[in-house]
Amino acid sequence: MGGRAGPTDAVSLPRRRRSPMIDTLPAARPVPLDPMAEALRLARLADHRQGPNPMVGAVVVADGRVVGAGHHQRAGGPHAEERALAAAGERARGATLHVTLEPCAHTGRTGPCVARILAAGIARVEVATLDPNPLVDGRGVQALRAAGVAVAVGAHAEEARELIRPFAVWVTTGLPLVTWKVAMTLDGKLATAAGESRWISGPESRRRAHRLRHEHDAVLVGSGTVLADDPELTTRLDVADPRQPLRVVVDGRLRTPPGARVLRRAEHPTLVVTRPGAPAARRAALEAAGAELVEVSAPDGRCDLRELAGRLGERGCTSLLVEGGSAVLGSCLTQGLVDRVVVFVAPILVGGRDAPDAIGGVGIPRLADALRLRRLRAEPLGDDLCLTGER
Ligand code: AOF
Ligand code: ZN
Repeated sequence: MGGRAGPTDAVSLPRRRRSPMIDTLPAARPVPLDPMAEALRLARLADHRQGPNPMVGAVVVADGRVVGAGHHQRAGGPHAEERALAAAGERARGATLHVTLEPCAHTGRTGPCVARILAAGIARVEVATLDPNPLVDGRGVQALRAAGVAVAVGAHAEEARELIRPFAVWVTTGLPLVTWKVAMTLDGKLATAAGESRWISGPESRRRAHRLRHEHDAVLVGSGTVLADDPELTTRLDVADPRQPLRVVVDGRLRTPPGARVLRRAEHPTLVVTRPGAPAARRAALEAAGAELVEVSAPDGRCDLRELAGRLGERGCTSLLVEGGSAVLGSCLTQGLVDRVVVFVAPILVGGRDAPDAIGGVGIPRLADALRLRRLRAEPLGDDLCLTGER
């Protein structure tokens, strides 16, 4: 177009550019044409470190310019709106607030955002999606409207809902969102008949698998996997300070050796989940090795994984990554514990009656009862395919 810069052409934040309340607004960037997309980008900067709270971003726009922006960084810390409004200061008066989640109207660890929005004199609020927290759930929007603020809900709703999915499941059910991660051969095997499993998937898939650990609050395997692979279950990523999920081993008979790698390098103690009547001496040995023993009921001899999920939810875990092996995946399947599936399929065939299948257990006898996934997607990842689907 050329010519003079119009009022909507530049972000101008002369006085507050260096304010720590502004998260990452570059100085001379054009105003985002889509403030909610910018708010979503900011929300993602939390990078899963704000749990159990949701990722939330907010942008304040006045006279076509971004005058404040922020995201929620840590549970217990200021909400996205508070940061954005603080950055905007007086310029928030009469401005529009774009926020990826409905502002809260309740007092949790921090005060209600609705009160802050009203005090700042915001005239209009754009909300991407409502807060599924039963303490909020529409009350924030209602309170704003009752106070005379114009509110519109729904811009980028699908993206915003996807962003808060673990939080939404956890806050409404008390359970974490459960994702399975499986790396298998093209013929659906987790290992060869001789037990070799390193490595089936390629380096790109393995990097993605570490990214998945970073994104989850807890990661779970069965004791069979511990015995076969001796995994560390830590996140190895080339980002600064990757998140280390809580490590959980399901081990009804307490077969985990006290020297297992999964018990080392503890940021938090590894949970070893067992059933009533597990051998006391093994319990003591695992506790001495630093494990935290958790007992759940086992009506049919197998640990009740739903009960375990409830316990993890109580500890604030909003997302659980189940990494196998086939027995644990089989139990999750029959106990209805799967929300998302990520399958890395390697272009190799090994065959073998005795080679473990991806999912074991008794399985689902009737096709009509099979778990049918939605939104199945395939993405090439190096030589592998990464398949994702949702319940
Ligand atoms: C917002 N903006 O940025 C976030 C919200 O304990 P608190 O005070 O941090 O409150 C946590 C609850 O607030 C959380 O469960 C969710 O309902 C909401 N999160 N709300 O207005 C934010 N992170
Ligand atoms: Zn709030």
